Amino acid sequence: TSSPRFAAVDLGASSGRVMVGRVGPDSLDLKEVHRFPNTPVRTGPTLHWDILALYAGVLEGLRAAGQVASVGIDSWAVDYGLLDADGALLGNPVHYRDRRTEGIAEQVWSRVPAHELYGATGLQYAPFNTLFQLVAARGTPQFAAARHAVLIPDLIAYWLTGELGTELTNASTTQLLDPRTGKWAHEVAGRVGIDLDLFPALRRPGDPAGLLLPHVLEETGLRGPVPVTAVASHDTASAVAAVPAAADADFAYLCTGTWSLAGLELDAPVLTEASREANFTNELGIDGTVRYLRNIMGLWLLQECLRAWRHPDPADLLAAAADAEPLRSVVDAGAPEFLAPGRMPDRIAEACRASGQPAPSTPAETTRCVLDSLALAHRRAVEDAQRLAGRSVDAVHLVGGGARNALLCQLTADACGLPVLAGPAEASALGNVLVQARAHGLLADRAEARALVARSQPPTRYEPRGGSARWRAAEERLIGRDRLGRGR
Ligand code: LRH
Repeated sequence: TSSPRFAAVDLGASSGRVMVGRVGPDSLDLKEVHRFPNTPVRTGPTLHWDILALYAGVLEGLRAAGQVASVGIDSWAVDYGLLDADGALLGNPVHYRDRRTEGIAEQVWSRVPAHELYGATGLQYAPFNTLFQLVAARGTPQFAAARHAVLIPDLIAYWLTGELGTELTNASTTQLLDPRTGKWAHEVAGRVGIDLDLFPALRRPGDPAGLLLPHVLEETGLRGPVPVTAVASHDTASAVAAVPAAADADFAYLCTGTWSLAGLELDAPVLTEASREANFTNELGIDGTVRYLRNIMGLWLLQECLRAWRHPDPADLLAAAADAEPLRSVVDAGAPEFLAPGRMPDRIAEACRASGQPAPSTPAETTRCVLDSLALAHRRAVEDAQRLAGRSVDAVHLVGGGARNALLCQLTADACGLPVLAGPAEASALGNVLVQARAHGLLADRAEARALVARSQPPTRYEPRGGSARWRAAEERLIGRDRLGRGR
């Protein structure tokens, strides 16, 4: 057929994939043409991304994709590579789960108090925010040689096209951008001694980002010219762009995968002190929208348990977890103590004991504890977001890999007391394709893009089964009645 084909490169924390999306007047389909593992590598104390292996996977994927009208790239946020004056990569990009930023936030806050930093950048505290990473890296010989700091998707685009840029939605995760204006936060950067000229010029989703270089065409077997189009290069921004909500719907979204990103799409950031205390972030989406959300550890907790148990069949485990005692014990799935890899089942058991709850002892019990805890964190985030932004929602769209996990979807509906509309699971890649299609004149606006997703990939509906008092009780057990009362 003649519907144009777009290649979406979507790099996730545990795997990368290249998908081909075809967009017709009334159709949207997506096919995975290549998937490759993303395996972080530790050398000495430092956890790195194996960025050349990822780039090799991208090339192989483009070869498998065949002739396309354009290529778009999205990945996880905050991380970057440093380039020297000749454009050569200085070292492997450091993984956001690396510990080098421990204690750095305190140094930064002594120069720019946390509430001022929030007022200027709208970003929640997370130890891995790019700002903290750059401050931690400063003073190293590598940093002294650096002329450019290039975010991960922009780095892949640079290798493909030779052109540098900083895509806006991902720039909004650096803690160096003002979410009110979409411009760099020069004042804050100056006070902490970060040179914003390190970042190449900003570009917006839909902007052209160069053409595949001749040697790239040769390696991938593609016929030039093949443009790269800037998409919402932050994977979460791409996923939100593909939420199949109607234009007038009042919805919350949950982007579930390694992380759960839970929140609302707003027209303007919420920069209040209450919002900062609740650790909500104001990241940017397409069309000047704000992604007002909280980071929750997500299925990372389960992925790390599976790794510790040497990869039992996840389907068996989920079936056993569905039969396990509900809400027996819960942990705070938003807690940074779960950020680093390793020993996850033990750490979960320890957290249960520390809060006076029975420690799960079998894989089924631990899995149930993780899923109950995630659903509870989803409930808290959806409630807090509505209260802090002064909005109310009547449904929760759950997109990303977690949409395939029926137990997680049902528990989230129960915990939130709201219908959950689950899917698409490949929301990031779809959002990537939709922004390219729009840049190529195939879609008028965001509403039309979302309507196309809703028609072509209708979500699965999970109704809440009641029992809201039990979730409320679990929440009190975890956070304490006092703190809970104060926040409300
Ligand atoms: C999810 C994600 C999330 C970020 C995290 C570092 O992949 O992009 O939105 O906070 O990675």
